Amino acid sequence: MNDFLPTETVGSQAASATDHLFYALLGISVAVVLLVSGLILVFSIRYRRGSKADRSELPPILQREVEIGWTLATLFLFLSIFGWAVSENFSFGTVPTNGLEIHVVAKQWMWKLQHPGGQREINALHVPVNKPVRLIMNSEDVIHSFYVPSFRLKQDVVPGLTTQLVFTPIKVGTFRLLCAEYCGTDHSAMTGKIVVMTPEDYSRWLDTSPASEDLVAQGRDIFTRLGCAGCHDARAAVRAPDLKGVFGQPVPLADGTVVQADETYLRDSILQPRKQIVAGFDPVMPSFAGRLSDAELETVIAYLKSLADTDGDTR
Ligand code: HEC
Ligand SMILES: [Cu+2]
Repeated sequence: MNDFLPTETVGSQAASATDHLFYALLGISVAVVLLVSGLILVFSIRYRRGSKADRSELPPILQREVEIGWTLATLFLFLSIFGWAVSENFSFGTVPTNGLEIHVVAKQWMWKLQHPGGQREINALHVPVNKPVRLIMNSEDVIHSFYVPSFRLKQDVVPGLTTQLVFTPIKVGTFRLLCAEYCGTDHSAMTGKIVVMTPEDYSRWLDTSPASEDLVAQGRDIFTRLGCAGCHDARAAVRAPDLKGVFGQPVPLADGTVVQADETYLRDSILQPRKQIVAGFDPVMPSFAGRLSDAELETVIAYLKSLADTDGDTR
């Protein structure tokens, strides 16, 4: 039945949920079309010119009841569809705790992906089946959109913003990946594939893929090379916040507000430190915009996140 939709197969959990919604909407629309066209047909025969049908009006009170009745019925119907769609949408965004985190950098005109162990891929993503995957996505230039029709999932990838996409592949196979946002001359060639493998094949694939250093180690190198440690080290002369455990914690800012230290916050702190100043500190941190590529920035963020992981206590 799913061949009806313009894609190969249902490849993720989100896909079947989306399809149920789609078929329910289709069913309701077909029912309404049949009802309305059936009534038109019946009435045009019954009340054709010259027929002896009863043409007197309903009493006003009954007219009103009919009107209120169909208004409430359709209102209820549409609100329930809305509620259903919203709840599906929220459940797609739920971040799994045991998920596989993949960093995605989009640029004109390719997808660059990196696994937690440092394996890099271009225009292809290998993942194990039945394990939640979380894509952490950034763009190096313009807006792109990560689109996997078989998963019924699409998410814009925006320069200067970290977006994410969560999915659980449920079927072994190869699925098309497309860019769904017009991004320049070779936009149509910005395609790739998602290869969903059995867990055994996936670990074999990981072993045979040339792994550079893992993300965290690369990030630590860059952190040292760019002199971040010179301020952020506990022994440094400059007073700067200790970055241990910062990820995922609420950070009080100088303007009195409190933000959650997520990936976007860390990214902004490095590229635009003046935007959000941590309460109690001087705004002396220089901007690193243009001094590290998006891929390098991702590794630094992975490093900062690992500091939160290893040492669970708050600051
Ligand atoms: C000149 C000293 C200095 C250098 C170099 C420096 N920082 Fe900072 N950094 C600060 C200060 C001071 C703050 C707090 C004030 C603010 O928010 O701008 C800060 C804040 C931050 C925050 C927000 C911390 C929090 O607790 O919310 C992050 C993340 C951060 N820096 C990362 C980095 C990284 C990564 C580098 C290297 C690429 C770096 N910093 C280089 C001084 C520095
Ligand atoms: Cu694109």
